[in-house]
Amino acid sequence: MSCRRGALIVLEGVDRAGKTTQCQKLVQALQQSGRAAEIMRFPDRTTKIGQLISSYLEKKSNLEDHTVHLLFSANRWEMVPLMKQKLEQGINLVVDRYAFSGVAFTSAKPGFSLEWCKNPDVGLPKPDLVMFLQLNPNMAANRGEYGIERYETSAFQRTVHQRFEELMQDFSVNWKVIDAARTIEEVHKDIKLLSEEIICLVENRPVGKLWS
Ligand code: Z5A
Repeated sequence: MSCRRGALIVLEGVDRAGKTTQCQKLVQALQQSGRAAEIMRFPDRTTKIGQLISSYLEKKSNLEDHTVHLLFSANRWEMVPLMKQKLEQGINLVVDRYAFSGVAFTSAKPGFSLEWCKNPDVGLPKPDLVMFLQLNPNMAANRGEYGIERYETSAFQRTVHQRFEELMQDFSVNWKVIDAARTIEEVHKDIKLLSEEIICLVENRPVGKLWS
């Protein structure tokens, strides 16, 4: 018996845009409406590679910039068999950050081109929908101070935002920009609607390959 596949839905956005909050609400809402849905997040800090990344982000260790970029990518690739299995089983995957964060963060460092940064992630399962939670820096500041992890400075985050803007010029990816400055419920309503539409649209289509 053939099973309708699940959709691969990604949430991206600047720091404190509400990605985690919205991923959780979306999974809950989909489950309540009778659909199979699970959350995934990158980096996945539970694996051996994820632990190296976590230690780097917490500034407990230093890693050369190319090396850490490849580790973030490897952390996605190690999850690909599981992702494919779940999608084939009809489970909708809601993913908190993906390859776009990988490219935006590394290419915000001096000497890294967008193209070089994209390469290791070419061929990953292609998201059916990428929702970018848009929030200006002043609004983000109202949601609390930056944390103590690496990358959590306003200057770096501004450059990351510019890189995301460049990535969103690529129309081969199904980007939707969401105004994240509204209440949690208002943002959720839009995200839920777009997700339900895409789930129905792709259920009989094969999963694509990112950037290839
Ligand atoms: N990184 C990388 O370099 N390369 C890669 O390949 C990948 C990632 C995948 C991982 O951080 C770091 O790794 C990240 C990118 C880099 N570095 N930075 N910066 P993480 O994933 O562990 O944590 P995070 O992604 O930085 O979380 P976040 O961006 O800080 O938060 P968020 O998920 O967008 O927001 P939230 O936790 O849902 O909400 C933040 C607060 O705002 C919280 O108090 C909420 O209650 C509140 N909130 C949320 N929505 C609203 C609304 N609508 N109104 C008011 N308040 C709200």
